[in-house]
Amino acid sequence: MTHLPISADLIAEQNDKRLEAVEEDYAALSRKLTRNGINISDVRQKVSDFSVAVPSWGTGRGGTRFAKFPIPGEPTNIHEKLEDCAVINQLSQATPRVSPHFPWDKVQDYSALRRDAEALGLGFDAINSNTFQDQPGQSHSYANGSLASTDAATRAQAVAHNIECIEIGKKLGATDLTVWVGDGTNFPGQQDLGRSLDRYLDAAAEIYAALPDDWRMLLEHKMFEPAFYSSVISDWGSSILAAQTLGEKCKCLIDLGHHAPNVNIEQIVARLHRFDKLGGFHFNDSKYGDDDLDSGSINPHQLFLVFNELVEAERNPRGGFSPSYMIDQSHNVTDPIESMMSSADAIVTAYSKALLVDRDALHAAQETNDVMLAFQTLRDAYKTDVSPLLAAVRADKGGAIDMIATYRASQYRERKSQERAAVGLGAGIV
Ligand code: LRH
Ligand code: MN
Ligand code: MN
Repeated sequence: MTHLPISADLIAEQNDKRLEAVEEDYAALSRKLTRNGINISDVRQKVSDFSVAVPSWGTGRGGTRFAKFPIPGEPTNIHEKLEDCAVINQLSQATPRVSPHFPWDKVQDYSALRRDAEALGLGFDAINSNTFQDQPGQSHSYANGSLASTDAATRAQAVAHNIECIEIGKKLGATDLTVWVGDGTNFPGQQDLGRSLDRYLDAAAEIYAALPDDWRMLLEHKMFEPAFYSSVISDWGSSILAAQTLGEKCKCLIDLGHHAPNVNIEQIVARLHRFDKLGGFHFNDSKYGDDDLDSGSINPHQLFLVFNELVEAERNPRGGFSPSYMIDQSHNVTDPIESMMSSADAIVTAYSKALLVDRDALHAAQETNDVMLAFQTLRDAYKTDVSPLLAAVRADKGGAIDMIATYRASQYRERKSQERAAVGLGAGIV
């Protein structure tokens, strides 16, 4: 039996105040779309079916290497994190899965955790492994790398951790393993750039060999940080070459903050899809680097263009199309629940707008090289206010028309601040 954290009566009461306005705006949007030959019910169904996973680690206040400012009522363990994820899903109706990170998430009994999640209306998404930090009591340090380490015993330890993550994932009902490594160098000459990739590929092949038939291994590239001169899997080129070397079940994952400045990420989406290697996304936004800012807070147009390629890819599936979508953000100055709901909204907004693109008109303009018409076709969709559609979908599914206002009215965080232990201050000035 599901047991959701926010009272359904409160959501209904909050929605009642806003329903009339949503219906008016929805009717106007429906008329506008009908004039453009779009049936709003078709779009509504797709929007209703769309979902994005939330990261277990994003439910706590993040921080920087300078400081972390916790808030009262933050989750202190995986069970409390799940409860917060259930709030995000209950109000947004768009985030029914949680992506865990091991060993950050400490679990005694995986079957019990799975039951807990089910009772909260949640499932599990990709398992994230962690060989970018040392853990207390660990035999071999990752100071000089993990899967690409020059030390065979360290590589073996990193492989064993990833295989353990697959075993955990089986118990939780997951089918994807996301592998991001911090391996790389800070100095020219520190490591041989070719041999370090060889070592990575050999170790990754051992993980790949342990994947069940219905699992995928998602390689997440990142240009820099923690390594500042070279990273072993630095870009989508290294990522797709590694994925092609490893095999069919290995795909590439795009984290929006992991690229060189000004890289055309939507083109990377199209390229990876062309070669059946598009495995998934970590959504966030970026001003300077891997900032992990809220999705759509800096560049919502880029998010729209990414979804434009995704909708195009879905309609032209080539080898298949089933990317795994996840939010990967650090919430340093906001309540993480509010940030995650607002980000889910930005992501679904970008997806909905991409669904509104008149694809026939776009393709015709592209074929005839009518540059302005092609651009305006995208622009028309981007300019459409889809918020009444999203609000209607949420209300239909039991979610909140105004997620933030309803969350605040529920006083969830205030209640948790009474119930939960205080979180420590964390990282200080370095
Ligand atoms: C690396 C990364 C990767 C990690 C997460 C915590 O920057 O994006 O996805 O697992 O952050
Ligand atoms: Mn990421
Ligand atoms: Mn990152």
